Amino acid sequence: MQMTFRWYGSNDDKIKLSEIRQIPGCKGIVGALFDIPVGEVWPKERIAALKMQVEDAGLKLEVIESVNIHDDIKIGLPSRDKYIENYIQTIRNLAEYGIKVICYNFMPIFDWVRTDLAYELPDGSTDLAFEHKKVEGDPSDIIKSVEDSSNGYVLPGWEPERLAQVKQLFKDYSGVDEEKLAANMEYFLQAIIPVCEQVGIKMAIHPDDPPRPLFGLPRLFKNREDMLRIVKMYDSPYNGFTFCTGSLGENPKNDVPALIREFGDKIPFVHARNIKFLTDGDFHESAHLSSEGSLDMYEIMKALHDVGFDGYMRPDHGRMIWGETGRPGYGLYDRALGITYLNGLWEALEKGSDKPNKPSAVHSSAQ
Ligand code: DNO
Repeated sequence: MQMTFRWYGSNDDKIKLSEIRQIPGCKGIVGALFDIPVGEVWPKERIAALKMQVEDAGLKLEVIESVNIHDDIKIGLPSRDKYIENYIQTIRNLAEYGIKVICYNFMPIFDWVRTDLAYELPDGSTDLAFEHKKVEGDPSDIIKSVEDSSNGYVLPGWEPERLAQVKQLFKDYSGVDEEKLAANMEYFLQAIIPVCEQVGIKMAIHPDDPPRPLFGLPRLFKNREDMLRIVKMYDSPYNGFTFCTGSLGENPKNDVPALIREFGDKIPFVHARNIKFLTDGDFHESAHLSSEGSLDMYEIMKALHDVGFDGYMRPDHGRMIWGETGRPGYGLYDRALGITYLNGLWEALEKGSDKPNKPSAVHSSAQ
C-alpha cells in the first residue's frame, strides 16, 4: 500500500509540498492540472513540470485525480469522438511521465454534493454534511450555498465556468437516462481501456457521491450491481475503481468490506474516510477513527489487507481543526491525522498477518 495526499498545486493550495513531506509515511501526491479545461489534451511540458516539482520535494507523482470527462462524452453527442481522442492523448502523455492511475468519475453535471461545508461537530471542529431535503429543490440553491461557504476556494467538480452553464447542461442531459448514460460510458471505456492496457495506466472510476440519483439526473456507480455492470463493460485490470469508503458507505445498505473482498483485484486506488449517519439517509463526515463515525475502518483496512491491496491510498475529506481555514474537506491537519491512523492500522495488519496461529503459540509458551 502506498499512502498519498491530494494536493491542488502551488497556485491553488495553501498547503506546501514540504509540509506534506513531513507527514510520516506519506509517499506521494495525488495531483492534477486543474486549470486545463475539461476536454483538452494535457500538454507534456505541464505534466513534466508538475512531476519535477513533486519529486524535488521528495514525493512521488503516480496518481492523477482527476482527468475529467467532457459532458459531450457523457451525453453521447457526435463531438464525443474528438473528446475521446483528446482523452487518449492525455493518457499517453501521462504514461510517459510514469503515471500509473487515473481517477475519474462519470457523474452528470455535478461531482460530489454536500449541503453543508461547515457542519459543526460537538468538539468544535467542522466537517461536510449532506441533508437530502436540501437537494429536493432547485439545483441553483445548492450551487449558491456551496459557493458561499467554500472559503473562496474552488472545489473539485464545482468549477465556476461549469456552474455558469448549469441550466443549459440540464437541458442537454434531458434525454439521458441511466441506460443511455451506461451505454455512453461503455462506449468511452471500449475506446480508452485498450490504450491503458498498452501504456500501463489503470483507470479508476470514483463512486457517485452521495450514491443516489440527484436532481433527477441518473447515477451509475452507487452499489454492487453498478460495480458488476462497470466491470462487464470492459473486463480488464485496467478498468478499475477508486474505492471511496465514504461515498459507498453513505448508503447503509452497502457492505463496504464485502465490496472490497469481492472487487479487490479491481481496486488500484482507495479514498479512505469515515462518515456518521444521521436520520433518513443524511450523514455528516467525521474524523477517520472508527469510533468517531459509522464505518468500521479497521474492518475496511483488514479487507484491503486480506485481498492483498498494493495500490495507492489517500485519506479523504478531513475536518477543519485547530483553527485551520482552507478548502473545505482538504485542510492539512485532520488529513495528516487520518494518514497516521490509517498507517497505524496497516502496520498492525502487516505485523499480524504472518502469525495466524498466535493464540496457540501463546498457549504453548504458557505451558
Ligand atoms: C471530492 C472528490 C471528488 C473526486 C472526483 C473524481 O472530494 O472525492 O471530487 O475527486 O469525483 O473524479
